Amino acid sequence: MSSRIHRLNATRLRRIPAAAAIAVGVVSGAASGAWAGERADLPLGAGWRFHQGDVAPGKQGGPEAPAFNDRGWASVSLPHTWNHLGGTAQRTADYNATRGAGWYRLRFTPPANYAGRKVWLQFDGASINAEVWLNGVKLGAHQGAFGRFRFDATAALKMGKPNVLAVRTDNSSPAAAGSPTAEVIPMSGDFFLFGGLYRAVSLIATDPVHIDMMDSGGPGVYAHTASLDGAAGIEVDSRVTNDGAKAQPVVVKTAIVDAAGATAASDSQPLTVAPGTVAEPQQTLTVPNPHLWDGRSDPYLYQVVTRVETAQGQLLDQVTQPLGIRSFRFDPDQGFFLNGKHVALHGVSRHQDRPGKGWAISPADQAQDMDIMLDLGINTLRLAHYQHDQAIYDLADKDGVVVWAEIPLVNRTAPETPEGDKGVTSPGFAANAESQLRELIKQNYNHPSVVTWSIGNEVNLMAAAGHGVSNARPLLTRLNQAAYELDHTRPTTMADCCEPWPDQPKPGVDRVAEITDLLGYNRYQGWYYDKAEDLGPVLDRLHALHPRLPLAVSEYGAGGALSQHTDQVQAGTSQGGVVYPKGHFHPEELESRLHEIWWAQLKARPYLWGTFIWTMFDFASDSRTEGDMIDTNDKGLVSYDRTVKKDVFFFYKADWSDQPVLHLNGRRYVDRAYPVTDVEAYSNAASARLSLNGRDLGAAACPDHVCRWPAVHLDAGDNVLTATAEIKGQSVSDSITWRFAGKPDEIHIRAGASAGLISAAGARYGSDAFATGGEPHDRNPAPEQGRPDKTIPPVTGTPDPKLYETYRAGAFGYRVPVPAGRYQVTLRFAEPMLAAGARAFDVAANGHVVLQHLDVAAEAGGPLAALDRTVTVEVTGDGGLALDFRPVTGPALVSAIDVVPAR
Ligand code: GCB
Repeated sequence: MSSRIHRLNATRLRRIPAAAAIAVGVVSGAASGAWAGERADLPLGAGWRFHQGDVAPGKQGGPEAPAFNDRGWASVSLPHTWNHLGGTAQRTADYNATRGAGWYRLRFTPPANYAGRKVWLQFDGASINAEVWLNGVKLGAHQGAFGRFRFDATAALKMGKPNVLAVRTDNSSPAAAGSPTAEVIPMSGDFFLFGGLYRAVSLIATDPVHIDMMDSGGPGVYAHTASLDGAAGIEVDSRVTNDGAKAQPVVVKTAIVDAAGATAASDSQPLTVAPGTVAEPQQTLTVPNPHLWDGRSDPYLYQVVTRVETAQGQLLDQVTQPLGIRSFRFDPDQGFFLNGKHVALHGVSRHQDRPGKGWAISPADQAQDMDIMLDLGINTLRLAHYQHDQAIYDLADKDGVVVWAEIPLVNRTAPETPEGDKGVTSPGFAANAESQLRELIKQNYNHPSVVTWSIGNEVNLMAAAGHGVSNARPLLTRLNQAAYELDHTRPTTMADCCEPWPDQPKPGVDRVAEITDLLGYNRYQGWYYDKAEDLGPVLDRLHALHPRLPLAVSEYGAGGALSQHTDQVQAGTSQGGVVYPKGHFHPEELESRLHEIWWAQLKARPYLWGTFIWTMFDFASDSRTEGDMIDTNDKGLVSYDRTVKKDVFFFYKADWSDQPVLHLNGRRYVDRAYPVTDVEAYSNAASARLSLNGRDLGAAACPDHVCRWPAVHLDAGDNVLTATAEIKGQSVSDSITWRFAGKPDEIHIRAGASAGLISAAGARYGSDAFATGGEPHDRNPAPEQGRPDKTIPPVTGTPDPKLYETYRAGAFGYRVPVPAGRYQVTLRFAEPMLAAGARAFDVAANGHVVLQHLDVAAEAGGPLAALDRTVTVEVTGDGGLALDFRPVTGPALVSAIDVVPAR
């Protein structure tokens, strides 16, 4: 290539110069004039009519018929979805979770310069299935919500006249009898499948001789770094289609253009393309001294510009693709290496929806998501559980974020049958999974950010949960092979949930490890199961089980509700109260605490090639009623509307980002239950200083990015807490305001509970705090789980039965931080299940036994009856009140503790 190609400021199909030296320009639909060989790209975003559901054909036919009257339909613009859910506490007036058909119609007149060209309709995504008619002619159908697809519209298009485009989308649930999506992955999943034309649609014109438009939605030019050894050998495989009537001699000119617009390498290949065929020229270009794409530190991009010209030099078509020259590898013991250097990949998983818009998000939304993730300090991103819009892969290329890309093979590998999942992958199901994989790989092949193709997520989950059997290996093996054939440069991976331990086989659940080159484990120790501290040992065991398999943690996370709070969170230990992962109480503080425990363990395991928090943003899932929202998975570090960064966001930012971070936690827990509490901040300072209402409370060190000031005594009324620190020579500060409306010398503890409560008499109980030993219990977990169970009778003999439903049990103590003085201590009990004589214990206050051989059932007249005992205790010195519960027969227990001054 002789002349220099000017720098293109956008890569993909939409902005392509006609000739090497002209400025970048979008060819608008209104443009007319001579055909100059450039592709024309007319966005079809505005002016659509929409109708939810099917329509009985009238005299003029159905909506696909050009004469159909759609005047009563809604006016919409793309991107669009009719579904609306998630992110709210109640159903809103515009709530819409209906799955089924959605019709779209558009009248448009093609630009004059489309005449005599090939014209293509391109859909960047349509959910889940789409059927497309142009002027009543059916152009085709597509199955799968996430891939780009195109149809040849040339024959049906009318030049110079209005055309009518009709699209029927269908997001029916695959489980519905006879559903058209019965063999379209995913079969199910913890995310809502929004329906409609939720990504861009455009009308593209090319010369009859063009770079292939019908290659599974791919760009038709595929470049990879074949060798990297001082110089880079870039292999470029193109597909040149001749839809004309006669053989066409062409020259395929490929240039690699650097970021400054200079040609770094070029090659020309003459060939003749027979009519009705696709030629596949291969070109190898050498870039001397390549500037590497080096992740976030230096995401340098080249562009591959492929031009198809006539032998006389007239441009027929041109495609520009991104190129990042890099090498990478995965090691089972040492993790990930980019360009020969180890990089500890830490990041998040992201779903693509937002409140109000669902999946129909804008380029600005994509950019905002990436900005928030970069602010957090990610260097890797799992685009779960499907192909996302091209915009986000482009941003990942540009920003140096290493991407895990995946297909929506989720929860199962077989269609629903009337008898449930029989583990039999039907041919149609397998073909659809393979076609979605082909689209993913073809469409994203050129993104340097992508380092691995994932072929599935938790494919044996349903079987592990007892719903049918999983026989995933045959399909996974086939998909793995298909991925190699489509791309031999990237390893495959998948996310596993449910691998049975060799010594604990689970009937019906097959082992899916060691099919793909890499593996991710989705782990929820301390949230759905086990204890948070078990995560590391479990991973070590899996690493030992698969010593040659590079492992990642593809998911870990916990729910965090912005309006729900707890006083003392020591998840994974016996402190704090019970929290139900599927329940209505997801205190924000617990999400933070679990991540602190998890991250310490993940960071200490260099064999992991990557870690991915589940998830970056809350997202819509209509199967969930949890925390403070309906239809929402609240495991995000950031709220569904992207406006609130939960405390835990700053824990990771303090570790991952170069920015100074000092963030006081608990800013949303304003009305405090206890007059004495720990104060915490997340920071990358070595230490920070705290003041309360202007009084200096001293400096605290910030080990592992957590600064803690224990047992801070709050003032009555407002408490302005201000933390200050010096970070890399910069002074930073953060302030929050808490309120304490109780009495400074009274403490009311709700034992065993993670939430506080206000009693019938108006006493404000905090959640379980100040305890050591024992275990929290909830006698009546059902309401918290969202399944009220009326069969559990309330505790009698009290106006506050709920206060007696939770309890701490075992051998345990409380260290209640009250100043010296005389106190009335009321201990509240209810025997949950045992008869009189089955349980007895002593209670000591500051070393003196105050209740001896207490048999709650005997004294209350049976189980489930409230029993209160009040004792007077003298507290001397500043050690507070020590209460010890000592078992005599069976475990000791207590439901609530009130400490008030004896008056
Ligand atoms: C998983 C799934 C993911 C869910 C997540 C959760 O393991 O892969 O789709 O959303 O757990 O939050 O339970």
